[in-house]
Amino acid sequence: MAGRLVAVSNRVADPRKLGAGGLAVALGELLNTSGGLWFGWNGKITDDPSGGLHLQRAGKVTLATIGLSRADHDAYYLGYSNGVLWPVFHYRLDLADFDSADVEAYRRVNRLMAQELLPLLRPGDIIWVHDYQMIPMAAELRALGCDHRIGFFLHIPLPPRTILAAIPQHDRLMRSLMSYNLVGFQTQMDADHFADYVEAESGGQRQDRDRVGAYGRTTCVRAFPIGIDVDRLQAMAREPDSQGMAAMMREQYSKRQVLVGVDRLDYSKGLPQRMLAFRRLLERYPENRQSATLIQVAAPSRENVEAYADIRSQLESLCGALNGDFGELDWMPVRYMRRSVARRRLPGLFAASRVALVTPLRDGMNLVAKEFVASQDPDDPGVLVLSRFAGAAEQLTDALLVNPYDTAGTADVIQQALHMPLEERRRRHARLMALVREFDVHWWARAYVATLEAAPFPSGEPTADDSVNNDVERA
Ligand code: GDG
Repeated sequence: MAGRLVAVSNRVADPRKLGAGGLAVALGELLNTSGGLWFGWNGKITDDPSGGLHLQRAGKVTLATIGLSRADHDAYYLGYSNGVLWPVFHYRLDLADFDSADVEAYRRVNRLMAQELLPLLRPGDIIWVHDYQMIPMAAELRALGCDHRIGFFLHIPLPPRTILAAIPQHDRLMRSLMSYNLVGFQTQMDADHFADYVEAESGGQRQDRDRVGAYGRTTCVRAFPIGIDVDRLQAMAREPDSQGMAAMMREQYSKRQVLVGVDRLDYSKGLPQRMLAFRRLLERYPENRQSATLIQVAAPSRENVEAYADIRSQLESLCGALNGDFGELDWMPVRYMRRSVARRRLPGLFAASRVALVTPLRDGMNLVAKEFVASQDPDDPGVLVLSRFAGAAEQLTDALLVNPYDTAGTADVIQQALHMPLEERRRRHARLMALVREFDVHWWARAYVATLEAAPFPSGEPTADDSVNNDVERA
C-alpha cells in the first residue's frame, strides 16, 4: 500500500484486544502495516462534543475518536441509523420510523465527523468508510475539498429500488454514494440493486458490470463477501476454554442431538420463525422428541429501540410454549439464553453441535454461518442449515438452504440435517470449508483495498451539491 489506510466507522475497536472481532483484526493488520488511522465515535455521550477529539496509539495504529451529544446520538444513531436505515435495508418498511429531525441529525453528525477527520489526513492516504451510519461521509469530505481516494463498504444488505424509494430523501442518500471511488457490497445481488437504483431513479447507467454513472460521475461497484479469521478461530478452538466448553457439552448432551443458534437478538435474524420451524419438526417427526435440543444464544442488542423489545417478548413466548408443550422431566427442547457467550468459548459450542440453524429473514453476510463451518471436525462435521436470504447463501451453496418463512419446509430440512449420513456431511463440509478458508477476512480486506487503490476518481469535480448540507436542497 502506497499511503496510509484510514478506516472510518461508527465504532472503533482496539485491534490488539482479545475480544476483537474478525473485522477489527483484519483492518488492524492493514492499519498496522501502513501506520494507519482508525476514526469514529468513542461510544460515549458527552456534554461538549466540539473539540473532543481523542487520539490514542494502539501499536502502530492511531485510534482517533470523538464523543456525541445525547441529542445527536439519539437522533443519528438510534433514530436514523437504527430506526430507519437498518429496518429498510433489511426490507422491513413496517418497522421504519421516519422523522425529519433524525435525518438532519444523521447529516449533521456525518458533517461533524468529516470536519474532525479532515485535519488528520495526509496526502496519499486512502480512506475506507464502513457501513450504513456513514453513507454521506465522502460527500461531506469532498464538500470540504478532500480529494483523497475514498471507498465505502456496506455490511448490511441493499434492498431493491422500490423499497429504497420509500425512504424520504432517498435520492440524496443514494446520490452521496456516488462521491466514493469504490462502493463495496456483501453480494452481487446487493451490487445489482445499487446499479438498478441508479438506472431507474437517478437517470444514470450501468457502464459495465463494475461501474455505474450518474450525475456526471462514475464510480466502481463490486461485491466483496466478508469472511472470518479462520486461523484465529481455529487457534481459539484448541485453547482450554473452547475445549472445555466442547467437552462439557458432549457430556451433558451425550444422549441428545444438539442444534445451535447464536445471534444478536435482532428482528432480522428470524428467531421466532426458527422456533416455529423447530416446533413443527417436533410435531411432524416425533422421533426427535427426547433427543433434539436447540441451544439458542440471543445476545442483547439495541434494547432502547422499540422494535427490539417486541422481538424479545415474541421470542420468549414461543420458547416458553415449546418447552411447556413438549418438555419432559429429563428433556427440554429449547435452551434459550438472552445473553452473550464469551468469544473464546464459541468454537467449542459450535464443535459440539450437530446442526447450526442460521436462518435470518435477511442478512448482509452472517459470520456465524462461517464460524460454525470453521469450528467443525472434518471427520465428523455438523450440518449448516442456512437461510437463502443471508448474504452467505450466495457463497455457501453446499449448506442446506432454507426459506425461513416456510415453516414446514424448514422443518423438513432440519430433519434432513439431523439425519444426514456421515459421507454426505463430510463432502458438504469439505466444500464449505474450502470456501470459508479461501475467502477469509484477510482476503476480503486486501481485495477491497487493492481495488480501491486501483479505482479511478469519480469523474467530475466535487461541487457544493456533494454536501448533504446543501441549503438549497434542504429547502
Ligand atoms: C453485521 C451484518 C455481517 C454473536 N453472538 C455472540 C457473539 N456473536 C458474534 C458472532 C459473529 C458476530 O458476533 C455476529 O456477526 P454476524 O455477521 O452474524 O451479524 P451482525 O452482528 O448482524 O453483523 C452481517 C456482519 O456485520 C459483518 O459484515 O455479516 O450480515 O448484519 O462473529 O460470533 N460473540 C460472542 N458472544 C455472543 O453471544 N462473543
